[in-house]
Amino acid sequence: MHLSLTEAQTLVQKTARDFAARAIAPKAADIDKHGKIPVEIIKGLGEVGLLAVNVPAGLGGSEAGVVSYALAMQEVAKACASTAVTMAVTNMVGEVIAKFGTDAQKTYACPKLASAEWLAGAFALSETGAGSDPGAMRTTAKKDGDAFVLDGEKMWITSGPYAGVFVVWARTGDPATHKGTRGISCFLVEAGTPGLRVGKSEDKMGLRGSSTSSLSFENCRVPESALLGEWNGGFKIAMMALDGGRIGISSQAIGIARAALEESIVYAKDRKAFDHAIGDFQAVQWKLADMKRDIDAAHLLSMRAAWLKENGKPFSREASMAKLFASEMCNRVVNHGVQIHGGYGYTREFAAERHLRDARVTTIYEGTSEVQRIVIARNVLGPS
Ligand code: COS
Repeated sequence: MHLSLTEAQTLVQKTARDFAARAIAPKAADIDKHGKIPVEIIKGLGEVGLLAVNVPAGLGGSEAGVVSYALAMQEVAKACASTAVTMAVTNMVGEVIAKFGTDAQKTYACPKLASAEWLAGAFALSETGAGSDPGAMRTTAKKDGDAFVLDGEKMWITSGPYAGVFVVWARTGDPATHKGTRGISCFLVEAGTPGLRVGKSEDKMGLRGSSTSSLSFENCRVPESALLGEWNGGFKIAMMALDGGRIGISSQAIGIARAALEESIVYAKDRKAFDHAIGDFQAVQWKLADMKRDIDAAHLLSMRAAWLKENGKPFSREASMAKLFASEMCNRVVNHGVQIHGGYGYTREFAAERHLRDARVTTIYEGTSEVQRIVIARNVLGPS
Protein backbone atom coordinates (compact mmCIF):
# COMPACT_ATOMS: atom_id res chain seq x y z
CA MET A 1 0.00 0.00 0.00
CA HIS A 2 1.41 3.38 -1.02
CA LEU A 3 0.57 6.43 1.03
CA SER A 4 0.69 8.69 -2.02
CA LEU A 5 -2.35 8.84 -4.26
CA THR A 6 -2.36 7.90 -7.93
CA GLU A 7 -3.10 10.57 -10.51
CA ALA A 8 -6.57 9.12 -11.01
CA GLN A 9 -7.32 9.15 -7.27
CA THR A 10 -6.08 12.73 -6.98
CA LEU A 11 -8.36 13.69 -9.84
CA VAL A 12 -11.44 12.14 -8.19
CA GLN A 13 -10.54 13.84 -4.91
CA LYS A 14 -10.17 17.20 -6.65
CA THR A 15 -13.39 16.74 -8.61
CA ALA A 16 -15.28 15.98 -5.39
CA ARG A 17 -13.60 18.83 -3.52
CA ASP A 18 -14.38 21.37 -6.24
CA PHE A 19 -17.97 20.23 -6.65
CA ALA A 20 -18.52 20.16 -2.88
CA ALA A 21 -17.05 23.65 -2.39
CA ARG A 22 -18.96 25.15 -5.30
CA ALA A 23 -22.34 23.42 -5.25
CA ILE A 24 -22.84 21.89 -1.80
CA ALA A 25 -21.06 23.83 0.98
CA PRO A 26 -22.85 27.15 0.34
CA LYS A 27 -26.20 25.34 0.74
CA ALA A 28 -25.31 23.08 3.69
CA ALA A 29 -26.87 25.28 6.39
CA ASP A 30 -30.11 25.55 4.38
CA ILE A 31 -30.14 21.82 3.70
CA ASP A 32 -29.96 21.26 7.45
CA LYS A 33 -32.52 23.95 8.23
CA HIS A 34 -35.12 22.94 5.64
CA GLY A 35 -34.50 19.20 5.79
CA LYS A 36 -34.10 18.80 2.04
CA ILE A 37 -31.23 18.29 -0.40
CA PRO A 38 -31.90 20.23 -3.63
CA VAL A 39 -32.42 17.87 -6.58
CA GLU A 40 -29.76 19.72 -8.59
CA ILE A 41 -27.12 18.71 -6.04
CA ILE A 42 -27.97 15.03 -6.47
CA LYS A 43 -28.08 15.38 -10.25
CA GLY A 44 -24.74 17.22 -10.06
CA LEU A 45 -23.20 14.37 -8.07
CA GLY A 46 -24.31 12.05 -10.85
CA GLU A 47 -22.83 14.34 -13.52
CA VAL A 48 -19.40 14.38 -11.86
CA GLY A 49 -19.47 10.60 -11.42
CA LEU A 50 -19.84 10.36 -7.65
CA LEU A 51 -22.97 8.23 -7.38
CA ALA A 52 -21.42 5.00 -8.60
CA VAL A 53 -17.72 5.47 -7.98
CA ASN A 54 -16.90 1.79 -7.63
CA VAL A 55 -19.31 0.46 -10.26
CA PRO A 56 -17.99 -0.73 -13.65
CA ALA A 57 -17.98 1.85 -16.44
CA GLY A 58 -20.00 -0.54 -18.61
CA LEU A 59 -22.85 -0.12 -16.13
CA GLY A 60 -22.62 3.66 -16.05
CA GLY A 61 -20.26 3.86 -13.06
CA SER A 62 -16.96 5.71 -12.74
CA GLU A 63 -15.00 2.52 -11.95
CA ALA A 64 -12.58 4.68 -9.97
CA GLY A 65 -12.12 2.23 -7.08
CA VAL A 66 -12.66 2.15 -3.34
CA VAL A 67 -9.82 4.51 -2.38
CA SER A 68 -11.21 7.16 -4.73
CA TYR A 69 -14.67 6.57 -3.31
CA ALA A 70 -13.42 7.05 0.26
CA LEU A 71 -11.62 10.25 -0.71
CA ALA A 72 -14.68 11.61 -2.49
CA MET A 73 -16.93 10.78 0.47
CA GLN A 74 -14.64 12.77 2.78
CA GLU A 75 -14.86 15.82 0.55
CA VAL A 76 -18.64 15.71 0.24
CA ALA A 77 -19.10 15.04 3.97
CA LYS A 78 -16.83 17.96 4.81
CA ALA A 79 -19.26 20.18 2.92
CA CYS A 80 -22.52 18.52 4.01
CA ALA A 81 -22.90 15.28 5.94
CA SER A 82 -26.54 14.85 4.83
CA THR A 83 -25.57 14.91 1.17
CA ALA A 84 -22.72 12.50 1.94
CA VAL A 85 -24.96 9.84 3.46
CA THR A 86 -27.33 10.06 0.49
CA MET A 87 -24.35 9.59 -1.81
CA ALA A 88 -23.00 6.74 0.36
CA VAL A 89 -26.15 4.66 0.27
CA THR A 90 -26.67 5.12 -3.47
CA ASN A 91 -23.08 4.00 -4.05
CA MET A 92 -23.61 1.01 -1.77
CA VAL A 93 -26.81 -0.04 -3.54
CA GLY A 94 -25.19 0.34 -6.98
CA GLU A 95 -22.26 -1.79 -5.88
CA VAL A 96 -24.49 -4.52 -4.42
CA ILE A 97 -26.46 -4.74 -7.65
CA ALA A 98 -23.29 -4.68 -9.79
CA LYS A 99 -21.76 -7.45 -7.70
CA PHE A 100 -24.70 -9.78 -7.05
CA GLY A 101 -27.29 -8.86 -9.67
CA THR A 102 -28.21 -10.71 -12.84
CA ASP A 103 -27.20 -9.08 -16.14
CA ALA A 104 -30.75 -7.78 -16.51
CA GLN A 105 -30.76 -6.28 -13.00
CA LYS A 106 -27.36 -4.66 -13.46
CA THR A 107 -28.02 -3.13 -16.84
CA TYR A 108 -31.43 -1.88 -15.75
CA ALA A 109 -30.60 -0.44 -12.33
CA CYS A 110 -26.94 0.64 -12.21
CA PRO A 111 -27.09 3.31 -14.95
CA LYS A 112 -30.21 4.82 -13.35
CA LEU A 113 -28.44 5.09 -9.99
CA ALA A 114 -25.19 6.39 -11.49
CA SER A 115 -26.91 9.13 -13.48
CA ALA A 116 -29.40 10.12 -10.74
CA GLU A 117 -32.29 9.25 -13.06
CA TRP A 118 -33.33 7.57 -9.82
CA LEU A 119 -32.52 10.17 -7.17
CA ALA A 120 -31.25 7.54 -4.77
CA GLY A 121 -31.00 3.89 -3.95
CA ALA A 122 -32.10 2.60 -0.55
CA PHE A 123 -30.91 -0.26 1.61
CA ALA A 124 -33.85 -1.85 3.41
CA LEU A 125 -32.40 -4.21 6.00
CA SER A 126 -33.25 -2.88 9.48
CA GLU A 127 -36.55 -3.34 11.28
CA THR A 128 -37.89 -2.14 14.62
CA GLY A 129 -36.66 -5.27 16.36
CA ALA A 130 -33.77 -6.02 14.02
CA GLY A 131 -31.08 -3.33 13.81
CA SER A 132 -27.87 -4.72 15.25
CA ASP A 133 -29.31 -8.22 14.83
CA PRO A 134 -30.68 -8.34 11.26
CA GLY A 135 -30.98 -12.12 11.51
CA ALA A 136 -34.06 -11.43 13.67
CA MET A 137 -35.96 -9.70 10.84
CA ARG A 138 -39.63 -10.57 10.37
CA THR A 139 -40.47 -9.27 6.91
CA THR A 140 -41.33 -12.26 4.73
CA ALA A 141 -41.26 -13.02 1.03
CA LYS A 142 -43.40 -15.96 -0.08
CA LYS A 143 -43.36 -17.60 -3.46
CA ASP A 144 -46.72 -17.31 -5.25
CA GLY A 145 -46.73 -18.66 -8.81
CA ASP A 146 -44.14 -16.71 -10.75
CA ALA A 147 -43.96 -13.90 -8.16
CA PHE A 148 -42.78 -13.21 -4.62
CA VAL A 149 -45.10 -11.54 -2.14
CA LEU A 150 -43.48 -9.32 0.48
CA ASP A 151 -45.10 -8.47 3.80
CA GLY A 152 -43.60 -6.58 6.75
CA GLU A 153 -42.09 -3.34 7.95
CA LYS A 154 -38.64 -1.82 7.57
CA MET A 155 -37.19 1.05 9.57
CA TRP A 156 -34.37 3.64 9.42
CA ILE A 157 -34.33 3.66 5.63
CA THR A 158 -32.04 6.40 4.36
CA SER A 159 -33.52 8.20 1.30
CA GLY A 160 -36.77 6.21 1.62
CA PRO A 161 -39.02 9.02 0.31
CA TYR A 162 -37.00 9.69 -2.85
CA ALA A 163 -35.31 6.38 -3.62
CA GLY A 164 -36.06 4.91 -7.05
CA VAL A 165 -35.10 1.42 -5.97
CA PHE A 166 -34.94 -0.51 -2.71
CA VAL A 167 -32.73 -3.47 -1.94
CA VAL A 168 -34.97 -5.34 0.48
CA TRP A 169 -34.14 -8.26 2.74
CA ALA A 170 -36.89 -10.69 3.78
CA ARG A 171 -37.30 -14.10 5.37
CA THR A 172 -37.68 -16.80 2.78
CA GLY A 173 -36.53 -19.91 4.61
CA ASP A 174 -38.62 -22.65 6.06
CA PRO A 175 -38.62 -21.70 9.80
CA ALA A 176 -37.98 -25.33 10.72
CA THR A 177 -34.78 -25.62 8.70
CA HIS A 178 -33.59 -22.07 7.91
CA LYS A 179 -33.54 -20.11 11.14
CA GLY A 180 -32.03 -16.67 11.80
CA THR A 181 -29.41 -15.54 9.34
CA ARG A 182 -29.78 -18.66 7.17
CA GLY A 183 -33.28 -18.03 5.84
CA ILE A 184 -33.01 -14.56 4.35
CA SER A 185 -33.09 -13.48 0.70
CA CYS A 186 -32.62 -10.18 -1.01
CA PHE A 187 -34.91 -8.49 -3.56
CA LEU A 188 -34.88 -5.45 -5.80
CA VAL A 189 -38.11 -3.49 -5.41
CA GLU A 190 -38.79 -0.41 -7.49
CA ALA A 191 -40.44 2.64 -5.95
CA GLY A 192 -44.13 2.72 -6.83
CA THR A 193 -44.58 -1.05 -6.70
CA PRO A 194 -48.15 -1.64 -5.44
CA GLY A 195 -48.10 -2.73 -1.80
CA LEU A 196 -44.95 -0.75 -0.96
CA ARG A 197 -45.66 2.31 1.16
CA VAL A 198 -43.09 4.82 2.36
CA GLY A 199 -43.78 6.02 5.92
CA LYS A 200 -43.17 9.43 7.40
CA SER A 201 -39.64 10.74 7.80
CA GLU A 202 -38.06 10.64 11.25
CA ASP A 203 -37.50 13.93 13.08
CA LYS A 204 -33.79 13.40 13.65
CA MET A 205 -31.13 15.18 15.73
CA GLY A 206 -28.72 15.48 12.82
CA LEU A 207 -28.34 14.66 9.13
CA ARG A 208 -31.58 16.56 8.83
CA GLY A 209 -31.22 17.04 5.08
CA SER A 210 -31.32 13.30 4.53
CA SER A 211 -34.73 11.68 4.91
CA THR A 212 -34.92 8.53 7.01
CA SER A 213 -38.24 6.74 6.86
CA SER A 214 -40.01 3.50 7.51
CA LEU A 215 -41.36 1.27 4.74
CA SER A 216 -44.27 -1.09 4.80
CA PHE A 217 -44.89 -4.00 2.49
CA GLU A 218 -48.41 -5.30 2.29
CA ASN A 219 -49.07 -8.02 -0.24
CA CYS A 220 -46.33 -6.42 -2.33
CA ARG A 221 -45.82 -8.59 -5.44
CA VAL A 222 -42.52 -8.56 -7.27
CA PRO A 223 -41.59 -10.78 -10.21
CA GLU A 224 -39.28 -13.78 -9.81
CA SER A 225 -36.59 -11.75 -11.54
CA ALA A 226 -36.49 -9.42 -8.51
CA LEU A 227 -34.50 -11.95 -6.46
CA LEU A 228 -30.98 -10.55 -5.97
CA GLY A 229 -28.33 -13.19 -5.40
CA GLU A 230 -29.06 -16.65 -4.09
CA TRP A 231 -32.28 -17.85 -2.51
CA ASN A 232 -31.68 -17.83 1.28
CA GLY A 233 -28.26 -16.29 0.64
CA GLY A 234 -29.25 -12.71 1.43
CA PHE A 235 -27.65 -12.34 4.86
CA LYS A 236 -24.14 -12.66 3.48
CA ILE A 237 -24.93 -10.09 0.80
CA ALA A 238 -26.00 -7.68 3.56
CA MET A 239 -22.84 -8.35 5.58
CA MET A 240 -20.56 -7.86 2.59
CA ALA A 241 -22.34 -4.66 1.60
CA LEU A 242 -22.10 -3.36 5.16
CA ASP A 243 -18.36 -4.10 5.27
CA GLY A 244 -17.95 -1.74 2.31
CA GLY A 245 -20.51 0.69 3.71
CA ARG A 246 -18.43 1.01 6.88
CA ILE A 247 -15.54 2.39 4.83
CA GLY A 248 -17.99 4.98 3.49
CA ILE A 249 -19.14 5.97 6.99
CA SER A 250 -15.56 6.18 8.27
CA SER A 251 -14.92 8.61 5.40
CA GLN A 252 -18.05 10.56 6.25
CA ALA A 253 -16.92 10.88 9.87
CA ILE A 254 -13.46 12.03 8.78
CA GLY A 255 -15.01 14.62 6.46
CA ILE A 256 -17.21 16.03 9.24
CA ALA A 257 -14.21 16.16 11.60
CA ARG A 258 -12.06 17.90 8.98
CA ALA A 259 -14.71 20.59 8.60
CA ALA A 260 -14.82 21.06 12.38
CA LEU A 261 -11.04 21.38 12.56
CA GLU A 262 -10.70 23.81 9.64
CA GLU A 263 -13.42 26.06 11.04
CA SER A 264 -11.90 25.89 14.52
CA ILE A 265 -8.51 26.98 13.16
CA VAL A 266 -10.08 29.99 11.44
CA TYR A 267 -11.97 30.89 14.61
CA ALA A 268 -8.92 30.40 16.86
CA LYS A 269 -6.91 32.82 14.73
CA ASP A 270 -9.69 35.38 14.55
CA ARG A 271 -11.26 35.40 18.01
CA LYS A 272 -9.49 37.56 20.60
CA ALA A 273 -9.49 37.17 24.38
CA PHE A 274 -7.16 38.77 26.89
CA ASP A 275 -5.57 40.77 24.01
CA HIS A 276 -4.59 37.60 22.14
CA ALA A 277 -6.02 35.40 19.44
CA ILE A 278 -7.36 32.39 21.38
CA GLY A 279 -5.11 30.18 19.19
CA ASP A 280 -2.16 31.70 21.10
CA PHE A 281 -3.31 29.85 24.21
CA GLN A 282 -2.09 26.36 24.89
CA ALA A 283 -5.55 25.21 25.97
CA VAL A 284 -6.78 25.78 22.42
CA GLN A 285 -3.54 24.64 20.75
CA TRP A 286 -3.70 21.26 22.46
CA LYS A 287 -7.27 20.73 21.32
CA LEU A 288 -6.29 21.57 17.74
CA ALA A 289 -3.28 19.26 17.95
CA ASP A 290 -5.40 16.36 19.22
CA MET A 291 -8.03 17.00 16.55
CA LYS A 292 -5.45 16.90 13.76
CA ARG A 293 -3.72 13.78 15.15
CA ASP A 294 -7.01 11.91 15.50
CA ILE A 295 -8.21 12.85 12.02
CA ASP A 296 -4.99 11.66 10.44
CA ALA A 297 -5.06 8.38 12.38
CA ALA A 298 -8.63 7.74 11.24
CA HIS A 299 -7.70 8.65 7.66
CA LEU A 300 -4.90 6.08 7.64
CA LEU A 301 -7.19 3.34 9.01
CA SER A 302 -9.84 4.23 6.45
CA MET A 303 -7.37 4.28 3.55
CA ARG A 304 -6.01 0.89 4.58
CA ALA A 305 -9.48 -0.65 4.61
CA ALA A 306 -10.25 0.95 1.23
CA TRP A 307 -6.98 -0.27 -0.25
CA LEU A 308 -7.59 -3.83 0.97
CA LYS A 309 -11.08 -3.87 -0.51
CA GLU A 310 -9.88 -2.37 -3.78
CA ASN A 311 -7.19 -5.04 -4.04
CA GLY A 312 -9.54 -7.94 -3.39
CA LYS A 313 -8.10 -8.77 0.04
CA PRO A 314 -10.10 -9.49 3.23
CA PHE A 315 -11.08 -6.17 4.75
CA SER A 316 -14.01 -6.79 7.10
CA ARG A 317 -11.99 -6.31 10.32
CA GLU A 318 -10.15 -3.29 8.95
CA ALA A 319 -13.41 -1.68 7.79
CA SER A 320 -14.86 -2.14 11.28
CA MET A 321 -11.70 -0.71 12.86
CA ALA A 322 -11.81 2.30 10.56
CA LYS A 323 -15.52 2.89 11.18
CA LEU A 324 -15.23 2.43 14.95
CA PHE A 325 -12.23 4.71 15.32
CA ALA A 326 -13.33 7.37 12.83
CA SER A 327 -16.86 7.70 14.23
CA GLU A 328 -15.70 7.94 17.86
CA MET A 329 -12.90 10.29 16.82
CA CYS A 330 -15.39 12.45 14.95
CA ASN A 331 -17.54 12.86 18.05
CA ARG A 332 -14.52 13.96 20.10
CA VAL A 333 -13.36 16.38 17.41
CA VAL A 334 -16.72 18.09 16.84
CA ASN A 335 -17.09 18.46 20.59
CA HIS A 336 -13.72 20.24 20.74
CA GLY A 337 -14.90 22.35 17.81
CA VAL A 338 -17.94 23.55 19.77
CA GLN A 339 -15.78 24.23 22.84
CA ILE A 340 -13.29 26.31 20.84
CA HIS A 341 -16.17 28.35 19.42
CA GLY A 342 -17.45 29.00 22.95
CA GLY A 343 -20.98 30.39 23.14
CA TYR A 344 -21.08 30.83 19.36
CA GLY A 345 -20.50 27.11 19.00
CA TYR A 346 -23.87 26.58 20.62
CA THR A 347 -25.70 28.73 18.09
CA ARG A 348 -26.65 28.22 14.44
CA GLU A 349 -24.49 31.19 13.48
CA PHE A 350 -21.59 28.75 13.08
CA ALA A 351 -21.56 25.25 11.63
CA ALA A 352 -19.93 23.80 14.77
CA GLU A 353 -23.27 22.76 16.28
CA ARG A 354 -24.43 21.16 13.01
CA HIS A 355 -21.25 19.09 12.91
CA LEU A 356 -21.93 17.95 16.48
CA ARG A 357 -25.47 16.86 15.59
CA ASP A 358 -24.38 15.24 12.32
CA ALA A 359 -21.50 13.39 13.95
CA ARG A 360 -23.62 11.68 16.59
CA VAL A 361 -25.18 9.04 14.36
CA THR A 362 -21.87 7.85 12.95
CA THR A 363 -21.29 5.63 15.99
CA ILE A 364 -24.78 4.18 15.55
CA TYR A 365 -25.66 3.50 11.92
CA GLU A 366 -24.01 1.04 9.54
CA GLY A 367 -23.38 -0.97 12.70
CA THR A 368 -22.99 0.54 16.16
CA SER A 369 -19.60 0.88 17.85
CA GLU A 370 -20.59 -2.19 19.86
CA VAL A 371 -21.19 -4.20 16.66
CA GLN A 372 -17.84 -3.07 15.24
CA ARG A 373 -16.16 -4.34 18.43
CA ILE A 374 -17.96 -7.70 18.00
CA VAL A 375 -16.62 -7.98 14.44
CA ILE A 376 -13.07 -7.05 15.48
CA ALA A 377 -13.04 -9.24 18.60
CA ARG A 378 -14.40 -12.29 16.75
CA ASN A 379 -11.73 -11.74 14.14
CA VAL A 380 -8.83 -11.51 16.56
CA LEU A 381 -10.07 -14.40 18.69
CA GLY A 382 -10.61 -16.66 15.68
CA PRO A 383 -12.91 -19.74 15.61
CA SER A 384 -13.91 -21.00 19.05
N1 COS B 1 -19.02 -11.20 5.01
C1 COS B 1 -19.51 -12.36 4.53
N2 COS B 1 -20.22 -13.22 5.29
C2 COS B 1 -20.39 -12.92 6.58
C3 COS B 1 -19.88 -11.73 7.14
C4 COS B 1 -19.16 -10.87 6.30
N3 COS B 1 -18.66 -9.72 6.76
N4 COS B 1 -20.23 -11.68 8.44
C5 COS B 1 -20.91 -12.80 8.70
N5 COS B 1 -21.00 -13.54 7.56
C6 COS B 1 -21.65 -14.85 7.41
C7 COS B 1 -21.06 -15.86 8.41
O1 COS B 1 -19.93 -16.49 7.86
C8 COS B 1 -22.21 -16.81 8.61
O2 COS B 1 -22.24 -17.72 7.52
P1 COS B 1 -22.73 -19.25 7.72
O3 COS B 1 -24.21 -19.17 8.01
O4 COS B 1 -22.45 -19.90 6.40
O5 COS B 1 -21.95 -19.81 8.86
C9 COS B 1 -23.45 -15.91 8.48
O6 COS B 1 -23.02 -14.73 7.77
C10 COS B 1 -23.97 -15.48 9.84
O7 COS B 1 -22.89 -14.88 10.53
P2 COS B 1 -22.87 -14.70 12.11
O8 COS B 1 -23.31 -15.98 12.74
O9 COS B 1 -21.56 -14.14 12.48
O10 COS B 1 -24.03 -13.62 12.29
P3 COS B 1 -24.51 -12.87 13.59
O11 COS B 1 -25.97 -12.87 13.59
O12 COS B 1 -23.79 -13.41 14.79
O13 COS B 1 -24.09 -11.35 13.29
C11 COS B 1 -22.93 -9.29 13.32
C12 COS B 1 -22.87 -10.83 13.34
C13 COS B 1 -23.26 -8.72 14.69
C14 COS B 1 -21.54 -8.86 12.90
C15 COS B 1 -23.96 -8.80 12.28
O14 COS B 1 -25.26 -9.15 12.66
C16 COS B 1 -23.92 -7.31 12.06
O15 COS B 1 -23.06 -6.80 11.34
N6 COS B 1 -24.88 -6.58 12.68
C17 COS B 1 -25.00 -5.15 12.46
C18 COS B 1 -25.87 -4.89 11.28
C19 COS B 1 -25.82 -3.44 10.92
O16 COS B 1 -24.77 -2.90 10.62
N7 COS B 1 -27.01 -2.82 10.95
C20 COS B 1 -27.13 -1.43 10.66
C21 COS B 1 -27.52 -1.29 9.27
S1 COS B 1 -27.50 0.41 8.93
S2 COS B 1 -28.63 0.42 7.43
